[in-house]
Amino acid sequence: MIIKSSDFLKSASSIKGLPEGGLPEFAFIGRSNVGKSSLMNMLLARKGLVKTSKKPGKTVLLNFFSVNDSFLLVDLPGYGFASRARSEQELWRRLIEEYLVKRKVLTDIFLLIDSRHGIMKIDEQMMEFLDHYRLKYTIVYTKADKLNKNEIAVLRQKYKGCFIASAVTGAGREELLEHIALNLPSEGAVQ
Ligand SMILES: Nc1nc2c(ncn2[C@@H]2O[C@H](COP(=O)(O)OP(=O)(O)O)[C@@H](O)[C@H]2O)c(=O)[nH]1
Ligand SMILES: [Mg+2]
Repeated sequence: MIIKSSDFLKSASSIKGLPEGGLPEFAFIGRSNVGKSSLMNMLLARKGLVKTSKKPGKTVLLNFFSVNDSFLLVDLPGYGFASRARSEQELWRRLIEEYLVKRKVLTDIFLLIDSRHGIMKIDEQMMEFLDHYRLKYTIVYTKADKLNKNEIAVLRQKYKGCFIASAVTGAGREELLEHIALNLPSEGAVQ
């Protein structure tokens, strides 16, 4: 798939604020600092479109980016930041869970895992949640540039159909874009 256009569409802090256009959505979720924003920018070949930072955002926002006028990428706030206030964690949980469970146009969920750390307890909890609601998700290992060939081969064996990506080298970009294209409803498909 060729990215012809990508734009920030809107942020939502509640379910009421979600976009209404009906376009299929692909959500990105993972621990804070897993490389979510960097991966999205790499896929879109837009360096600063999705904001990257080392600190967790103060507000819990879902950020929507429209691509090729045919689908949306959704940057979900990261999980696993112990420094986050309890009330904020609760807000995160309710908003994200409601979005994931109820959003009709949600087509796939990319669950990002830092290649260096592997799947951690908090990632397992997210997988259990997704499995419980029978939500389809796709594992993407990030920061693959930090691993050697053998370590990458080991990861590949762990999850069938997982992707291994690096925002630094661009590894995994073609495969991930192809995966998105294959999952688009046919009327929205781009050549
Ligand atoms: N080496 C390497 N570092 C990365 C990669 N992706 C992100 N990072 C770094 O990891 C940190 C967190 O990245 P960010 O995209 O903001 O993560 P987010 O919190 O999940 O959105 C930043 O310092 C990035 O420069 C990658 O593919 N390789
Ligand atoms: Mg981010």
